[in-house]
Amino acid sequence: MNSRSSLIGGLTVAVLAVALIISGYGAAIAIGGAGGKVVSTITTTTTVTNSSSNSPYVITLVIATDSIFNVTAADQPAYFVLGPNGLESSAKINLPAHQLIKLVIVNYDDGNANLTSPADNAVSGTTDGSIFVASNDNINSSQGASAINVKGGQTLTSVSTDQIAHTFTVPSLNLNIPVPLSSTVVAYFTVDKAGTYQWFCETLCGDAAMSTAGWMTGSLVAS
Ligand SMILES: [Cu+2]
Repeated sequence: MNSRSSLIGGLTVAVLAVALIISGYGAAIAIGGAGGKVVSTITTTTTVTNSSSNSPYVITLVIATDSIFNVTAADQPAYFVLGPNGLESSAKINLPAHQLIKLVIVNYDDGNANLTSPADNAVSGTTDGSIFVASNDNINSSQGASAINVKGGQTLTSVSTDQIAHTFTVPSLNLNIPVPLSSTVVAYFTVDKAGTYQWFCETLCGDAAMSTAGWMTGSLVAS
């Protein structure tokens, strides 16, 4: 098990200190020196579990509605992979094959979108055929918790179509995860065969988003 934390703190004084602690390797490095004004502060903590048949491999995807990696269209929703240093492109999502995956989707989009096929409101391909909606009050919801009908703390096998913002769907794995508005979803699944698969969002959430790798589609590489 590897546990990796990074913390970058910025001060306006002439000291910049960066501490990188990789606890899984038992190593700690601290660098101090003169520096200029640091204009941003980034704090991320992720835990990635690998190489153990007993523990799930954890991956977190974030849905946000800003264009970061491809600015050919304005303000359409996109999936991102939460990496050790922040959000990364979802154009290629890497996972281990033959190992239980714990997929966490943090959705900051509070807009309902129609499904390309109504049947895509049903969960498929996950362990036990269900998803867990851990939370439905992510911070930038403009609707507020009282306007959202899918309550947190529920295990669901389907989501009402008027409460779906996006899906994470891999047709060739029969995997379909409907994602409610402004929610955090947890799903478990296993990719039994190594290979490259295409993932899609099956809601009509934007022509550019749906057709652009790294937004609402991309490849999933299981190895
Ligand atoms: Cu979508």
